[in-house]
Amino acid sequence: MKKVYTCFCTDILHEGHLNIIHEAKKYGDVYVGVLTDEAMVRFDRFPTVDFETRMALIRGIEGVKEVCVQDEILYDKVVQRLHPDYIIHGDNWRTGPMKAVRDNAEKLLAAYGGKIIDVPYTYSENVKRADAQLREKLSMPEYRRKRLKQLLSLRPIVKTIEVHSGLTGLIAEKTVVENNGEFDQFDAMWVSSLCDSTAKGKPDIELVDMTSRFRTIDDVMEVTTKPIIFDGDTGGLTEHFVYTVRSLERMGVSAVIIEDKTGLKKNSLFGTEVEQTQDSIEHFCEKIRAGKKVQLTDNFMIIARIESLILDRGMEDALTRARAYVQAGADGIMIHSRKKDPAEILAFCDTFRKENTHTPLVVVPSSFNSITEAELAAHGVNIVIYANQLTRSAFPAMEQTAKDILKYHRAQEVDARLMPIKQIISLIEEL
Ligand code: SPV
Ligand code: MG
Repeated sequence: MKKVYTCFCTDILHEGHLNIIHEAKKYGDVYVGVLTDEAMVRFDRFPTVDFETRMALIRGIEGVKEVCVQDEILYDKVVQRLHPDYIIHGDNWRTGPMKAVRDNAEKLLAAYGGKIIDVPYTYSENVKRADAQLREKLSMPEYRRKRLKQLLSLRPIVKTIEVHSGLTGLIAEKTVVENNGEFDQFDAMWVSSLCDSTAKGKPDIELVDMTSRFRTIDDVMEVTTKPIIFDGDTGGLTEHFVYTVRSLERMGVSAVIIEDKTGLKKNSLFGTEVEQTQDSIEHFCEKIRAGKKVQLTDNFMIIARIESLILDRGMEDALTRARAYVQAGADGIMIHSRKKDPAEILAFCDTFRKENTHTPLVVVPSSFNSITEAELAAHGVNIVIYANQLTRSAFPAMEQTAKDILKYHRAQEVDARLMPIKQIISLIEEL
């Protein structure tokens, strides 16, 4: 019998999958691959049920000879192990980012005379509804909240991008790039105090109040499913912070990061150029403890941000604080620096990791931006936050357009660099 292979990246079975199996049986024995969690996450389909359940789902299909584990989007390993005569797939992989995967599979098969079979993709109402329901499920608070902790165990480094509106949320949610068959996308979103304030034309001094910050979270949540890390500034008064924790947790936010400053907070990138006061270790630990005490699930994280390097208090102070904050119950440590050279950040991470192997480390490489994600991961960093790049790219583009319209007294000159109207009106999906 010939071997026919297909791979499913799904939590549920619908008529489209069953149709592929039905077609596959016509060509020989059917082998079905199930993508691992790691591969699925990378590919843009965060699992809502665990791997074992997905394997069992496929085992339950009549006429499947073997269920296999596929741990990469590309088919290299499968082809090497199984030598299928055919790989069968919905024809939707002939275009878009999946085309690279198809091309790769075609090349692998061609080496020994194997063939691809493209089955017309099932575009039925049922399939559409099933897909939409899966995505909707991921946006629910109980799924979204725990997703950051899940990602911390699935990803070498959790890639996080700043969002401050529904539109930036959509960019974080939907941007996927394909590079030589590898897929990349952001894992999580950062609701930055700097960019949330900037979008409102306000300074980053805890002036934009929590009600407004929560409104931003809500706008983002309405159109996304990815987990949210909230920039909680100083956390405010401890008596207020406990309420913030409760609200964020209830909304489905995964983590809040609070920084060890007190009084009028200014943005860290000002460093010592402005008056900023670091909180005492005792007082900040009290705030962390109070927050941890009121949270209701195990999934919410309170991450302590250390400003010692920003305020030139030295490495020893930063490390002492990290130890104390972890002791007080912090679920992670964010270490910040405004130096161009990542040396002090890496020195902190190396020393911290030697004595603490498990507490997640977070960094925000806005100034030390030459460092790559792989280098950070090699020094024990678990979450990287690109904290302001979307805002900083949009502002000059908008300003230039405004200037040019004023200059030419019409909009024709700017049109070539704008998103076509057709595209912008179809950017937002309608229910
Ligand atoms: C923010 O994005 O608001 C931050 C990071 O707090 S930084 O601006 O670098 O302080
Ligand atoms: Mg901030």
